[in-house]
Amino acid sequence: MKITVLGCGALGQIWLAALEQQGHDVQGWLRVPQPYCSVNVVGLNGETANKTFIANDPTFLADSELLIVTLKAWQVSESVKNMQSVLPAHCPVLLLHNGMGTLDELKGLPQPLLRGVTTHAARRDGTVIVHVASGITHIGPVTSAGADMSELAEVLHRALPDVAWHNNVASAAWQKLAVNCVINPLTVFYDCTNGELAEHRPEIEALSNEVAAVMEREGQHTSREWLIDYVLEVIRSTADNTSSMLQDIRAQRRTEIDYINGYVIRRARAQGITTPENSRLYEFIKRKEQDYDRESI
Ligand code: KPL
Repeated sequence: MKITVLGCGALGQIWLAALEQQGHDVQGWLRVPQPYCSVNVVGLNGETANKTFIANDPTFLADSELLIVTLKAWQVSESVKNMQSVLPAHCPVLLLHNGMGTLDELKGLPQPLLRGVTTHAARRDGTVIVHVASGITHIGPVTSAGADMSELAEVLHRALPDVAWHNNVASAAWQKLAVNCVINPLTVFYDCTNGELAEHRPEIEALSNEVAAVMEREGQHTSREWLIDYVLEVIRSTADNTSSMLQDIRAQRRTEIDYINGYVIRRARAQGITTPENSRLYEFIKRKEQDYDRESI
């Protein structure tokens, strides 16, 4: 298949390397246009993929059969909208990012839209991307045009297993959102690894309870007890991780808070309920982001 990968960060590079190895014709796409993008990945088995791919080629884009979007949530809609007139109308667009809210921003996109959530973990080590943990990527349709594209899961599974197709991918997306609402801002608040959060049970419970209440009103099947257990399980299984939000804060990058706790707060407001613990941490992260500007003056 001819595949364009938008975003050449850790996840983008892992997908580019895996798809090429499977014989696909791939290009990278960078927000600041470049003719080439470098991929330098240490895989799970310790093998290195050190390659240069073509990038930002509009002719390739016009022939693409799949666009995989691996950007941060806040970069997604503007970048995808900039490409939509060149991308074929039948080319599926698969969004792989933390958080929610981009689907509203992309309403009306002519291409079939799919979304995915992944538990693969990668970290940047200087110029090298280390694929630290294997995981599952759950994908499924957002628009009716994407409903009969389950064969894509097969194609992607052969390149970077596991990939599972879900007709109702919203459920997996809400569960990942809930995990991110708890773990990401708390790891910034305590400046700690995911595993160290296990000592902060009251905040974990308060955040989980609020998100579960929002999920229930959104028609998502969950319970407060189940969600707390699920979050604790992810804290255990990713104990050594530095969350993506803490990595962003340490590198003074914009975080995905508006699409994580910010999204839950907006949904709660629309439902007429309050989420004080989510709001407290949302404000805390926003203040941290504003401090970057002050620190660089
Ligand atoms: O998705 C994650 C993130 O860091 O963004 C978790 C699941 C919290 C793993 O670190």
